[in-house]
Amino acid sequence: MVVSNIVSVLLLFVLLNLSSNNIKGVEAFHHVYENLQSQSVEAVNHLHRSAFHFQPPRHWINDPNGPVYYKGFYHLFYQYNTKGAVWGNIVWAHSVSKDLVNWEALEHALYPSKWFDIKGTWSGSITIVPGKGPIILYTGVNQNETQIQNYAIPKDPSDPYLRKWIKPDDNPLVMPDYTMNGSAFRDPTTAWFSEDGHWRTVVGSKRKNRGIAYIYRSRDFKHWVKAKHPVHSKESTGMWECPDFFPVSTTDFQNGLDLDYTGSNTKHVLKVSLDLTRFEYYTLGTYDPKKDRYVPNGDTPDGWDGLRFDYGNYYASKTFFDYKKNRRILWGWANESDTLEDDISKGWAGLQVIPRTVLLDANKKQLVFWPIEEIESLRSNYVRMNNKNITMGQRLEVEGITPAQADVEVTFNVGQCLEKAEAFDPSFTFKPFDLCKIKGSNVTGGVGPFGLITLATPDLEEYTPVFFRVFKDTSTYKPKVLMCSDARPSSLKQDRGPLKQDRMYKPSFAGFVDVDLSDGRISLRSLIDHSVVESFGALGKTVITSRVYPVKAVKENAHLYVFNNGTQTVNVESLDAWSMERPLKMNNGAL
Ligand code: DQQ
Repeated sequence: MVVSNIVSVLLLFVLLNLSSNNIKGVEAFHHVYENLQSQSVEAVNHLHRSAFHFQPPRHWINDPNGPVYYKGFYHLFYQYNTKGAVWGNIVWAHSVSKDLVNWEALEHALYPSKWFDIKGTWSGSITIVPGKGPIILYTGVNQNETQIQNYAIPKDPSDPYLRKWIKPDDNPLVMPDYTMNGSAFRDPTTAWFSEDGHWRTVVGSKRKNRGIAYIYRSRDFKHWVKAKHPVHSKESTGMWECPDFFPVSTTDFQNGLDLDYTGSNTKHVLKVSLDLTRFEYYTLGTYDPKKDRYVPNGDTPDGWDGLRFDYGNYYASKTFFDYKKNRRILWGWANESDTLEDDISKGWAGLQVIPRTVLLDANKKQLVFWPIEEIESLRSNYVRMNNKNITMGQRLEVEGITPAQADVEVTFNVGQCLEKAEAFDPSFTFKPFDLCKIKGSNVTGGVGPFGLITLATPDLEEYTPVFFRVFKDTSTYKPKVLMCSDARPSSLKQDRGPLKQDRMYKPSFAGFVDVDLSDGRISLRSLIDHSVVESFGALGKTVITSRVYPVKAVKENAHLYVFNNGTQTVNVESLDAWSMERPLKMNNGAL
């Protein structure tokens, strides 16, 4: 009796905690389906496969690893199941590219083979060490399931393809000490060289439910010592996977910075991937290299409500500095949102979203993201719309392109009607996600909802709307803009059963967009690729990736519209849309 009461109280506590943190569809770590991990793929179903996103020909992929630009090639490594379409049998698969669009698959760089990684070659990064060449830092899992940090070096650093990798016998570099949680210690970042003559790397962890990022330093890249304090930590955020830590310029809003940049015109970004929810968040702050401490600025939340690189299906992201073009590029993984059975029958799961440049916004309060310019080389058929008013309930079709494989950029002007925006009561406790759920694309507002309807059937039996809704903050009188990418109406497909794995995940992803609309304009760009819709609000201030699986709105039966369901007429100042070609090479023939 007493025990059952305690259990009930605990259960209630967990439920309350989950709801107060707005945690939906929670899953911790990758699901392990032992009986399916090595189930070989008979045939690959192409219906929902992407055309221009990074994918291997079959099987499961997750985190991007490494990325680096070296001797004329971009290298992308990624977590890959060599045997099946669910997580398991993970190796570091390896591809190279000259343009970040066409990819050539090489042999796997790392796979479990030594005592220090026999149970796993998990995520990590690459550092180019002068005089030595590229060095991989990665998490190995040993026989006891302890996570440890290892290194690997190329057999021939003069090979621009970096085809062969060696795991020296003096591994591991770092074992968790007795104060640490050995099953929560992973994903070392690219190391940077500091003025005090040390290399430094950050490793993700947790203590009880506190998320932690440890900093380690080394003079020779071999002997690593843990700094006295974690570089940062935060209570109640759970395991911090895939930390990323890098500077951004506060004066140059065009170029990225390498990790060892030391000018005073910087802020640091600390991004962590939250295993509890599979969402990420970042803070902007100040890094003190003498104390090895990072302090977030304090004007944005440090925790569940933190800013995100992407408010949708996006995880385990990682940036690298591109020496060729002086930019910082972000890679991130989008998992499937389909049922487990369909992932398996498709024979593939997961993709990397289009790489994005990362810069500090001119307001210095957040980052902005934009698809790398190279992706525009795939643009073909082009159509344009100019100065079109869209009245309440109107929907205009964008014709002349392939809507299931497209890039569309639209600029709306709502300057004439802002005073008609709905009131946003500052006491609203709604999170964007809930607000979008209540105020979906069909719920009439004042200014908005307006935006794009992607992957749609003409009668809207299926559609994935990406849209804005403008509120008026009743305390500041400023506009408050909500952006949604709503997968709820995306597919007619029925769930296969009551279990989570039998249901499609169709969330109403959303984020606020920090714009004042002083010139009345707000832009939206969507990259649409069969089962992926990546959308960039206000030139990349708010980004949302959705994964959707229509049954009717597929291939040539998919349609694209621009729409307005607000009482106020909205002006489409310009709309530019392109069909997107397939890259010539996308890991053809990969293992
Ligand atoms: N995936 C890797 C881990 C990492 C997690 C294992 C994040 O290293 O923490 O495949 O998705």
